[in-house]
Amino acid sequence: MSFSKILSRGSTVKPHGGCVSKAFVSAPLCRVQFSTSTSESSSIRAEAWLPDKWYGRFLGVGNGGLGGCIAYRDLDYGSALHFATVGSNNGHDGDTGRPFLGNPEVLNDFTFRSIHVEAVIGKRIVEAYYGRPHTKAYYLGCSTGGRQGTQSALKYPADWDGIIAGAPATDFNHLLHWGAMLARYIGSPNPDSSPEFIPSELWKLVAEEILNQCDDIDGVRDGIITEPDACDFRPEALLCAGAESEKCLSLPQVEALRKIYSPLYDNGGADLSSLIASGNSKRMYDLVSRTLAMPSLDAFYRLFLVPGMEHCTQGPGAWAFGQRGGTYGAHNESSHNLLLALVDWVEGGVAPDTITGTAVDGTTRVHCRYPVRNVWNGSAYGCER
Ligand SMILES: [Ca+2]
Repeated sequence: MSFSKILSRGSTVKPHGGCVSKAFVSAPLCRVQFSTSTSESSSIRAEAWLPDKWYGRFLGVGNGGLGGCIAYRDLDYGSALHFATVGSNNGHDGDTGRPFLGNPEVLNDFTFRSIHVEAVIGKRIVEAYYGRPHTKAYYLGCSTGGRQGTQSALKYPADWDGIIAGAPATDFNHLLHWGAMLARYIGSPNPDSSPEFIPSELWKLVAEEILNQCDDIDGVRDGIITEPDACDFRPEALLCAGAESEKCLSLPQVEALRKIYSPLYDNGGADLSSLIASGNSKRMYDLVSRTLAMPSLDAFYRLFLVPGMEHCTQGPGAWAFGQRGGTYGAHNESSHNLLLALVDWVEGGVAPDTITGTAVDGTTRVHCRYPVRNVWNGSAYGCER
């Protein structure tokens, strides 16, 4: 194996797969592109970004949605923090799951195999390039990337010494089923066939009413609902008293909202309410706790809930804590950066009790590990059992 192509700080590179037009390079590094077959009818493509300044750590990064897009932003982030960083295309190119059709091996890459391959081959490349093996291996991913991290922990636990699984799309089939049910409840934008349809401009009204009813449950009216599960939203408050207007909802629209905020039952009447996405991570934590018969999983598994964050990033909350690179406001200290906190945990035995997130306006908030509660003490949020 030989390596020759070295990129300098501030370069851009042309990605493959067509998901982004260019990718930034923040640290001087060697970029290695490789591909390998994973079965007779499937293959993955991947890249290793090997920084000049390397402290011996290996980092694998995941993917998003159904996509086959190498996470270039995360490659840049990891290599800028001096990790030898590897990311793959998840077994297919492009940003849809269309290549799965009729090819179960491509689906296998997506489901469990691509991250394992990137770990195994990535580590070999790292050793060949630096002339010594890595010391510790880390994984970072969100959404589908979170699911991939969870799957790695279950299926290939030797691949990583520490895993960050953000907003993991575990129980994937049921999550998609729930999404499909939402579409069914909401109908189509045709007032004749779907009087229950709620147009996009009315969702702002719905969001305002949810905050109106539930914002102060956590003790402070700040635009953030700390415990969404504690919000027993009553959509009837939005019913039009007289003529319909853009300030109220019709009865069919309220009924549709009521269905969305109600538990989903299967044919046998079993309670599927726990499939609501906001509780999916708590549900998984509790399932692991029951399965292992361990009341606390703190020794190896910590779940941090982030009030006011949308999916993986964004939102009114303090959502930036080193989960991604680029413009995501990563701080280079472990109290504010989940990846560096993971390094402290793996290499120093110091597990994070809290993670401090930073909001768009620069304010910070402490996030607590489940099941520790995040409470308002009259002047600030804190963590309390
Ligand atoms: Ca609040």
